Amino acid sequence: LTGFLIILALLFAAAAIPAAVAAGPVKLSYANFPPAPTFPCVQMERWKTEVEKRTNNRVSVNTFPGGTLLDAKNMMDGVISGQADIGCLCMAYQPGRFILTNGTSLPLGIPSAKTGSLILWDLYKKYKPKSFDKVKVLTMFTTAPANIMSKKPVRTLEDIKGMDLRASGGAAQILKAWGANQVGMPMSSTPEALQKGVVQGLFSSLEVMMDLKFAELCKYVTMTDTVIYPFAVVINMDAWNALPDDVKQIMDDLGTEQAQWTGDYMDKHVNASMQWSKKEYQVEFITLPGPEKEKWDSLLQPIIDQWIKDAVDKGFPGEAIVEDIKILTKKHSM
Ligand code: 3IO
Repeated sequence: LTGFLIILALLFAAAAIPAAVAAGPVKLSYANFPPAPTFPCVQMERWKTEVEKRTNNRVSVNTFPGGTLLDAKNMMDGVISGQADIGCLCMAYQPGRFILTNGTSLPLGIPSAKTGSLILWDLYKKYKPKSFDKVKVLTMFTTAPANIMSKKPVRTLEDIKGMDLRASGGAAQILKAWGANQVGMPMSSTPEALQKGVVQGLFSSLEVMMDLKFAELCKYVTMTDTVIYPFAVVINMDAWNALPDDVKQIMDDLGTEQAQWTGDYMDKHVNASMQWSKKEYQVEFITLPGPEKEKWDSLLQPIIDQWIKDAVDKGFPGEAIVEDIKILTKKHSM
């Protein structure tokens, strides 16, 4: 009997080893909508590198930039249904779906991407909005404040009146308040729209002047530093549940770090892009004089009031969320 048991044990061992080897690393696909050189994809590659390193390659992440697996509008639903395991989405493209987190895209004076990213991540963790119930959120981050990039100079409210400018979400509301003809589309559609003349410019963070070569077409930038765009990185619930506990822990530990890293990268990259645009394409950076800037700013308070009203109508504590964002801005600006 002992001999039989030993043989049985050996058989099991022999069967178990190849099975473990054949299983190899856990493979995860990661979808992103804009082209590879842009910041959402740069942070994706950084996350992949860190996860593979910290799990000793027990996890392998296969990245798909440029909308090759999921495009901007399908990102959330594509991850929920498992077309991709992980996806990076811009919440501003669906303001009605991500109401709470889009509170960060109100004109509340968030000063940088690093501050914005930490505010957004804290806000998410405090409220855990239902819009993310069907996925696990890995991290969140924001752009640097948006400015106007245009083919013709914008120096006054008269100049922007009726100009076809592209933006999404909270930023789009701001363009409307300033009198522009706001055109909504994701960043991934913007190069073609600028090229074809469908729009005369855009309202977003300035690193795209370099990363998407918008400086070639937009020779003017009007500094408004008004509002950020919020992003989320989410993983399919079944894919998450199938991960070993220690891998889950590694990914959880990366959440805040990745938010901060991405904000930091974005802020530095905006500076590099501004220098590059001046040097390579003689882009003019326009600062609005004090009294003019006051006129622009005075048009924005109704947007905050309206958002609070809409949020309350949909069952969110609108006033408290705006208050939280203000408090978190102070906390993370230090
Ligand atoms: C953005 C989105 C994709 C790639 C680079 C980007 N820089 C700023 C944004 C923000 C955004 O989503 C947008 O549409 O302006």
